Amino acid sequence: MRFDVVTLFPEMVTAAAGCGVTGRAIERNIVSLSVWNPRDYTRDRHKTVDDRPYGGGPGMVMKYQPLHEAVHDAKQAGSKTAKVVYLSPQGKPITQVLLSEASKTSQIILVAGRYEGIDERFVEMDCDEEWSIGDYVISGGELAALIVIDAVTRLLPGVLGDEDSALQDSYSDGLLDCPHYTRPEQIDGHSVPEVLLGGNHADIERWRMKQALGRTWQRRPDLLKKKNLSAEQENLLKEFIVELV
Ligand code: 9D3
Repeated sequence: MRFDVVTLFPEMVTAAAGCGVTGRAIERNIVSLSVWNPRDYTRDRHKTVDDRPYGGGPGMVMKYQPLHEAVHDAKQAGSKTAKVVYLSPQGKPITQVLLSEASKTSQIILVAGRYEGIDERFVEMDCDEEWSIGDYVISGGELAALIVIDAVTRLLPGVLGDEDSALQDSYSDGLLDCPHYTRPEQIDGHSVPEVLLGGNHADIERWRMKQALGRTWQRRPDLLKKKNLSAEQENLLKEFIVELV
């Protein structure tokens, strides 16, 4: 899979993506990452990538032509059929389902904006989709692009080891994770739950599922409403709630 990021801060994207799981996937040629700087596609002596908004008002708007030519070169380097995604606060909120669909395409060109936004005609003519990472304000699209790259990369075959595979993520599909513990057994009188020390794997699995259900019920009831619980899960959640009192 190929990622191309159109950005005024290419080193921000390559540095962050070069770390950890994504960095290893790049080294192992499971994914490639290329960055394209709109500033390299300017033709004036000041390398102007932005201009004042028609209609007036605060802030600047990214110009069409440097973005258009950067995307053109990214397609040229890959495929004409690449999916072009503009990251913006006005976009469709990304979800695991949306990213899982995206992981089936062979090339995604991610366009990261800066300033107040980009010329709307670039969105109309050059972009296939517009995505948001959620209802909060960040300073530009680079961190959003990195989130997409990270979340999509970990879904690709061979990227994660058996230990924390994407399958493990989907096992607890739509639920929050259970608590985790490691040595020492006591920290300032806070002990590890007895069941985890016992070695009864069926009991441990039941305890973990109960905790996952209970925490989801407490913290993210919206997630629980979307799920169809098995009879076993319904019972575990009831036990969790009873044990609270
Ligand atoms: C004054 C209105 N603001 C829009 C909500 C201005 C504005 C804020 C932040 C314009 C651009 C930005 C930069 N944000 C992104 O590029 C961005 C983003 C975000 O801020 N929130 C959630 N998802 C994303 S994806 C890209």
